[in-house]
Amino acid sequence: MTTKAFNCKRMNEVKRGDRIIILYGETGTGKSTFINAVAGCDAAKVDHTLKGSANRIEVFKITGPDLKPFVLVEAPGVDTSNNDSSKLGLWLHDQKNPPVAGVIYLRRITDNRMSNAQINTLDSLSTICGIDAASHIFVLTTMWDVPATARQIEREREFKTDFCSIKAALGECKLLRMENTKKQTTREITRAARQTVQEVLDRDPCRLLVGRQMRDSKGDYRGTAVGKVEEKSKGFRGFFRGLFSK
Ligand SMILES: Nc1nc2c(ncn2[C@@H]2O[C@H](COP(=O)(O)OP(=O)(O)OP(=O)(O)O)[C@@H](O)[C@H]2O)c(=O)[nH]1
Ligand SMILES: [Mg+2]
Repeated sequence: MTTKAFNCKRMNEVKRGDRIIILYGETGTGKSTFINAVAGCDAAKVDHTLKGSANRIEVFKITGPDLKPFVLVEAPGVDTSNNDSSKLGLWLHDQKNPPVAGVIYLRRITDNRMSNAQINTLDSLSTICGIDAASHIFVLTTMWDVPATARQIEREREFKTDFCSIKAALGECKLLRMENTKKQTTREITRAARQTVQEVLDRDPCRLLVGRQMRDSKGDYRGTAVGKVEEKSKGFRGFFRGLFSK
């Protein structure tokens, strides 16, 4: 892929045959930033506030001079205290469960612990995809620019061995980096982001388990495996939840 600015159009729905990549991860992990790096322009709203961006699905169709169009879908940022992927489940159902090329799970390499909330997010992700789509999960670590240290590299290795391998459905996931160190130019960052996208698009598309289960439960997210997993992990909602709720 070239580094020329792609045409990036926000839309509500996808069409049959669209090549789809879903971006999934906790709020603030850099999903919108990644979309803009791929597009080569400020298409998605990068949120610098503590509250984070709106709790809805954002869909971007990207076209360029010498590539087949593809669609990046930003799932609402998973909120660490309220693990809930229902909007993604409902969107897939509304779109008639289209095949997707891959799901990119974003994780900040600067996070120095694997919290219970993050483990719950991984549980949700693996249950959303199901075993059949496990090989379509990519883990993309972000924030390598602040600053990339030997510890971060060790943490990346640890995540791969300890967390990817113990999750049956994540066993085959591929670990990628959002290459945006301070030494890189914007063009280089864009080129790296597009290589990541290309790697995902190289897979034959497949359908996610949650989409099939949404159809079986007639659109009721609570009837899906991930809906049940998340219901069990709902946490305490106290003073600070009220303070930061969107
Ligand atoms: N230094 C640095 N900051 C980053 C990076 N990626 C994202 N950020 C910052 O992190 C904040 C959140 O980034 P977003 O791209 O809005 O994160 P998001 O995952 O889309 O967040 P939600 O939409 O709330 O789920 C912004 O202030 C970004 O500038 C990165 O790789 N390095
Ligand atoms: Mg965002």
